[in-house]
Amino acid sequence: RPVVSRPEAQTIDMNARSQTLAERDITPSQLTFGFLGLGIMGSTIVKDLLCTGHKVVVWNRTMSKCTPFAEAGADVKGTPMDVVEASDVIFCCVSDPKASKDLVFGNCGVLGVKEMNGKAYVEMSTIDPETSQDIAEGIQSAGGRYLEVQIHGTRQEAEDGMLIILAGGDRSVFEDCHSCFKTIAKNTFFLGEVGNACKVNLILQTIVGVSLVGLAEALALADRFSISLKDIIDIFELTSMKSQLLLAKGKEMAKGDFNPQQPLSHMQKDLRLVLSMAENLDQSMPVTAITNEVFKHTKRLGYSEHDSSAVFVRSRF
Ligand code: NA7
Repeated sequence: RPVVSRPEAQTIDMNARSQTLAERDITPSQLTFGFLGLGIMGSTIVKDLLCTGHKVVVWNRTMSKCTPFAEAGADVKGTPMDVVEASDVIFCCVSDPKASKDLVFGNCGVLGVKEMNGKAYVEMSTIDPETSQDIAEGIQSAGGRYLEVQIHGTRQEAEDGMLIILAGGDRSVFEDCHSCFKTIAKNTFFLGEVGNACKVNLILQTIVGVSLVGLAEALALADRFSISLKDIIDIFELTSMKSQLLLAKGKEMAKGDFNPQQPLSHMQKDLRLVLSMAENLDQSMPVTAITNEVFKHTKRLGYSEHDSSAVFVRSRF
């Protein structure tokens, strides 16, 4: 099993904004933005926000990940509650629904402040509509405003400011975040009430998950025939099936490069959430169910922390 490393920022070069960001005319909001969760996506987004002149306050469970952000000008706090006290708008981008709820309802969590006084809370983690609704109710009953924001895209797309943002909930929060969204996204959609953005995002993730397993199985078959995977990908690139994502993932599979852009455990979590949504509707999704099993098995083989393209490893058995 190849050892993978997380692309953690050691230092943040404030002059090293991507070409896209440098060309974008961004006037940063004067509000203070809190950020909970400096994982792959969170750290990339915070870097973008700092590079475009936003005032940012950060917290991460593993505090050492905050150091490069402190050096780049972010204010670091010791608990999520402290971040809420110091910010006007608080973003959260953590692993899964349980982590999201822990941060809001847990000890020294967001609701530790008791009264949010109109502050805005933006949930960015990929979660299910029910969890988002529970968080919305918690925030609103403490006098806060809530927006669910689902981000679609890879770490590289986040770095380049090329994410797609799907939002649902309080429109005034959506407006408050305008300069942040302009920094990190190429397209931003307001989809109405809380839950809608989660549904749309999970539907998109279904397409991603099923496509990756199809790609992995096809490449594994080529491998059994000893056909060069590079040749297959070169031909694939000329077909109408090509997509940026599948090409990138195909290249990673061919090289055996599974450094996480999107950890496999998150892909499997998304499929689990999709199936649970479908279950509530009695909607049959047999292909997604098998796709979920394939990702679950790959996790059991020890590839949780690797990129979702590591699903190829299982297909080769
Ligand atoms: P990562 O890189 O796996 O990062 C996960 C982040 O979530 C990281 O900051 C973790 O802190 C944090 N985390 C995980 N569990 C907890 C709990 N229980 N409490 C507090 N913080 C926690 O994920 P990505 O950045 O790629 O993705 C984030 C989301 O966007 C996810 O929902 C994806 O599906 C989409 P740590 O550094 O481990 O202390």
